[in-house]
Amino acid sequence: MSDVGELGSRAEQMIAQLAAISAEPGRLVRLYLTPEHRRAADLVAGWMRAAGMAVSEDALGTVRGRWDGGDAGPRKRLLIGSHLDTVLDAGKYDGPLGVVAGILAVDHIVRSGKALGFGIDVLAFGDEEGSRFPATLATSAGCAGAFDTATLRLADGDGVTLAEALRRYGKDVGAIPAAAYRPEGVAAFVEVHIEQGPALEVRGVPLGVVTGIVGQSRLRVAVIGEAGHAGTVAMTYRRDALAGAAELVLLVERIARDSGGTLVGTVGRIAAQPGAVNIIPGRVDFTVDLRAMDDDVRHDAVAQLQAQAWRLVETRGLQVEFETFHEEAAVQCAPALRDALGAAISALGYPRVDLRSGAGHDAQMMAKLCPSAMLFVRCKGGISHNPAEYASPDDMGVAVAALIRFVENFGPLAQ
Ligand code: HGY
Ligand code: MN
Ligand code: MN
Repeated sequence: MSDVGELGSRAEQMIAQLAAISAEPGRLVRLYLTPEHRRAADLVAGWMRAAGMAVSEDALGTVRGRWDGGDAGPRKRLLIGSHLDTVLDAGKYDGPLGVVAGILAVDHIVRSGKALGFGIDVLAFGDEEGSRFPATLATSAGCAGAFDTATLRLADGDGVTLAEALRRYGKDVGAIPAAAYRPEGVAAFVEVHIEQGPALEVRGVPLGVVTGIVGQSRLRVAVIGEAGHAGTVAMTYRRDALAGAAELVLLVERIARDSGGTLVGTVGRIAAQPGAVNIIPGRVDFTVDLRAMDDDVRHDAVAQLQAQAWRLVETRGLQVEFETFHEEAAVQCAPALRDALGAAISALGYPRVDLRSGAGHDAQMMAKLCPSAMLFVRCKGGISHNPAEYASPDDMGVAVAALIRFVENFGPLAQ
């Protein structure tokens, strides 16, 4: 068994090499189908080959490392993976840890010479965050056979559509359907990921078993008023879109705060037009991100937000428009996989801690294809989507060791 220390330091080195691949010198930005994605994909492909895997890349840019289990024969495949893309000004571990863990686990198993009776694919997805195009999980959707072709028409901030970006990346959109795994050929999907929250650190344990992943609604909201002179329009005559939007931002917060901890709501981006110091804003656009483990709670919150917003803006003579541009249902992780991950954690001498995921993950999409599960890794202060994000080499080593044990004992679940 590769020792935890060695696994952890290898993981740290690989994470650092990936973190050096960024579109910007001062912060980590690696967006889907960009030259940085290409460089990261090539680096990962080299690691996969060195670990004894055959490497391919599908029509949506997912890098796939394939190992056939050490002996011949058509068998089910265990899929292990996570994403290479990042948010803006990202941490190093969100995504890459799951790709690196899968590669290190296969590398160990190939070197052990064990025949497992099932194959393993390590998947490096290209677009989980949705940082470039207004859709997330597009590449795992391709693997899961759930890709929505309307996504191809979505454009990035420069007006480049996904279809065009794929063409420039050398892909053939006609081959996207062939990227889908056949459900009967896949036993499970497992993702190793930093927790992105404080629970494991508070509990003093390095690993956690994810019970389920929250459902998400992402909305664009436009508040429309009337631009005017900041000095000459009396307060009573104003239709100030930004003042109205400010009330709606607080409404999002209030709906979430009043949910008794069952819902979180975030306004992550807001822009006022025309955006000059001496002009009353005529239009404001902002985003809303609502999440809950219970899809009814989330849907009710969207309805409540819209109903209350219309009443609020009416008193100000404003209009408001809502557009839901991303919806993902909550998923429960497969109990048998959770127990197998728990057994692997216990075998390493750590207590089993179960927790839910407030973040979305590719595992949420892969659950449409096959039983899916996640292994969470403690991260310092629960900080993520922030360059201060940190997972220790020891915790990463324990995570890879747990994944190796999970894989070595996965045989009965692969039938
Ligand atoms: O937003 C999320 O939960 C994930 O990091 N994309
Ligand atoms: Mn993320
Ligand atoms: Mn992630």
